[in-house]
Amino acid sequence: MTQIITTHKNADFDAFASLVAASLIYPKAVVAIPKNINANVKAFISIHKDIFDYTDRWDIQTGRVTRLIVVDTSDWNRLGPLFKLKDKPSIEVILWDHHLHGNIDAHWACIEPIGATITLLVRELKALKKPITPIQATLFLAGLYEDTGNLSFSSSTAEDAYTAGWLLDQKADLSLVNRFLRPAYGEKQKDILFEMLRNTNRLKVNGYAISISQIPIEGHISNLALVVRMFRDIINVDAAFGVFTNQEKNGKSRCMVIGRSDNESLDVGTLMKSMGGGGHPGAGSAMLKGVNPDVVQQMIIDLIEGNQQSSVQISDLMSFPVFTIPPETTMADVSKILQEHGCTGLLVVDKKDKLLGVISRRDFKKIRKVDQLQSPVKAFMSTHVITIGPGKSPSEAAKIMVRHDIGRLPVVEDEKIIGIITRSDAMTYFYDLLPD
Ligand SMILES: [Mn+2]
Repeated sequence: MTQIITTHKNADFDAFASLVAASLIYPKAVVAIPKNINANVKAFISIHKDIFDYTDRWDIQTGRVTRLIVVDTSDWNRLGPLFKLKDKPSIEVILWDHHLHGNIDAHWACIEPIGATITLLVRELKALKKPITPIQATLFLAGLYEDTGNLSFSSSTAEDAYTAGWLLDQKADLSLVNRFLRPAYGEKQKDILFEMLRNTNRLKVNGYAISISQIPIEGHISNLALVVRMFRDIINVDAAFGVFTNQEKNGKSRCMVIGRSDNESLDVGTLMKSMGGGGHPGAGSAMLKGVNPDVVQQMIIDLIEGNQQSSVQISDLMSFPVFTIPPETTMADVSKILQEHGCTGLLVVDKKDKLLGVISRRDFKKIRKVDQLQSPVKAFMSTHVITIGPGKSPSEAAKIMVRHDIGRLPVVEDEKIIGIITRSDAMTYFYDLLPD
C-alpha cells in the first residue's frame, strides 16, 4: 500500500509546513512535494536540506497509490500531475484545508475557515501528543504567519493566535521566521515597478496629487501591493493606484486595482469599497472582471472628485443635537441631570450655543459646603475644553481622545457647538460598521 501526502503547486509556507506536519501524523506516507515551490520556501528547504529531503517527488509512481492525503488545497486543478488520481475509486482521499468550496471529494476531511491550514494540523499533533522539534516549530510558525499576515488578516482566528503562542513555546525561532517571510521583491516585481516609473502620470484631482498606472500583467504576480507602495513612496504623491490587467486565455480580462494613500483625508479603502473591494484608509484593493482599464481609471478619478462618500469626516459621524445646560444651572440640578441621563459630563453653553465649559462628576469634589450646591455651574466647570472641527477625520478624533484620555469630543464650528463625537462613534468607523 502506498500512501502519499501532497499539496498545491506554487507551495507557500503554509502548504509546506502542513506537508511536514502531515508526515508526522501519517508517518508511513511518502511526501510528494510539488515541482513549483515559492522562492522563500525553497530557500528555507535548501538550508535545511538534510531535514526536509523531499525534493521533486511529484512524479511518483501513481499506479499503486491507495491513499492520497492532500493539505492546504481542496482543488484538483492545483495538484499538477496528480490530477490523474481524480475519481479513482480505489484511492482513499483525506483532506486538511482552510479553503472552502473546493472540488475534491474526500472520504475524510478537516476543512475549517481558519487563518492557516497548519493550525488544523498542529491541533492534531497536540491531540496525538507528538513532539515537534524547534525547526519544525519554526517552519510551522512561518506558515501560520504567512497565511495570516502575522495574525493581522481578518481570516485569522483566536486558535491561530493560540497556536502561534504554542509554537513559540516549542522554541520556534522568530528571527528565522522573519528572515524567510520578508516581502518578496523579486525580478517580476522589479520589472513592474520600473514600468510604472517609466510611465508615471501625475494628476491633480480634487486638490490631491495622485498617480494611476495601467499595467498589463501575465498570470498571478504576488506582492503587487508592495510594488504600489514602493512606487508611491518614490514619486511622493498623496495616493498611487495600480490598475493591473490580466488577459486570460478565454479572452476575458481581470483587473486588479490596488491603491495606497499617504494622505489621511484620501481614504482608498472606502474608495475601493465603492468599486466592490475594500481595505483601510491607507491601503485598499478591488478586483473587477471584464472591464476596460481606461474605464477603471475614470472611475477612480470620479470617486476622488465626488469625494463626499470616499472620505468620512467628523460631521458624518457625530451625534446631534447635543444635550447642554446654561451657565446659571445650579450644581444641585447638574447632579440631578447627570444621574437622570447616566452620563459623566455635561457641556455648558450660552444662549447662542457658544461653548463655555464642561462640568463632570469629578468637579463635584470641589464642593466643600452643602450650600455650594445652590451655586451656578459656571463657578465649578472647567473652561478648558478640548474640541474638534467638523471637517477633521475620524483618526484625528481618535488621536485626540487617546492623547487626552477622554471619551467624548464636542464638535465646534465658529465657536458654536454643533455635535459631539464619542469614542464608540470613532470605533464604529474604524471597524467598518458605518452604513453606506
Ligand atoms: Mn494556506
